[in-house]
Amino acid sequence: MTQHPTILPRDRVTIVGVLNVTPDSFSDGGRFVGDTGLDLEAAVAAGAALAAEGARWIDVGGESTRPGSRAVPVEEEIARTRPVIEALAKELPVPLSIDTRKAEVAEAALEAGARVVNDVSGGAHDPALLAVAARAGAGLVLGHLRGEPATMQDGIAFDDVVAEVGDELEAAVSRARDAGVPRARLAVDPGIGFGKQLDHNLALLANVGALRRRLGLPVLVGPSRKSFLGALTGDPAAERDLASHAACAVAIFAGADAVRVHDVAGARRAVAVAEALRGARAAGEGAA
Ligand code: HH2
Repeated sequence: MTQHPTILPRDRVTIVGVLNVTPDSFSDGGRFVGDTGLDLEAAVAAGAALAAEGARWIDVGGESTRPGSRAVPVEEEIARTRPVIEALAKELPVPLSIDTRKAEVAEAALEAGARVVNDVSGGAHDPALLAVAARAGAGLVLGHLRGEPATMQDGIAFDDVVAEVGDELEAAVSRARDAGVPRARLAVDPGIGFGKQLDHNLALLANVGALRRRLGLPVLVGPSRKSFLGALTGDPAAERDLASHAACAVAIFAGADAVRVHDVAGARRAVAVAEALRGARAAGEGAA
């Protein structure tokens, strides 16, 4: 098997816990940010709980990127995320990532103790973010997204979604390498729910192994609570954790290195089973 020297270990699946400090995230907005601003204590307690439940990495975000969302000013995004990252970096041994598309927000988070930048736009929204990650020696997750969250569900068109997402992620990887980020610090994400229809999301999750082989980089997927699951089950966003675990388990069996989830405790069980089955398949192939 090819060895990937990487920000995501190859020998086990990484559970990335979601900590959204926003008023408007699609499934969990408003838990820690409301009319009176940020409830730092509650956000830090929630981050600690994610780690206790089994998250090996916590992703802190201060801007919703749900379909139709509006951009948050840089100062506001920093005011939401920096104090949480600063406090969690002191309290927890697990690495923290900043979920942002903006260079200035990424820089503030890295100064505050984050070790990874998670950019759902793959460096396209604010290309200066790539140099910020390079300078800081940070890890970088490059997500696939055509356009902007406000309009990404309009006029979606793919002939071969797995091939096209692969092409576009390959281009994002080249831009990151040109900006000075070593391959060992990169991971990619096909951007589940970002400008995709149901069949696109399904094809990307089921073929994550092809993407991983093609790019030679670890792949993170984030199906958690997204609307394609609602389309399949009829469940509203807050009740999609079981469906999310099924999607994560299949993606892991198909080759995913990491899953980004809201319900870490449930995901830990799904990951344990999917990882064991993936191991059994590999052992069977070895014996054949
Ligand atoms: N999805 C969301 C946000 N960040 N990062 C990666 N790498 N992959 C994803 O699929 C991904 C992501 C959207 O989910 P959420 O944070 O729950 O919602 P919102 O954007 O409304 O805050």
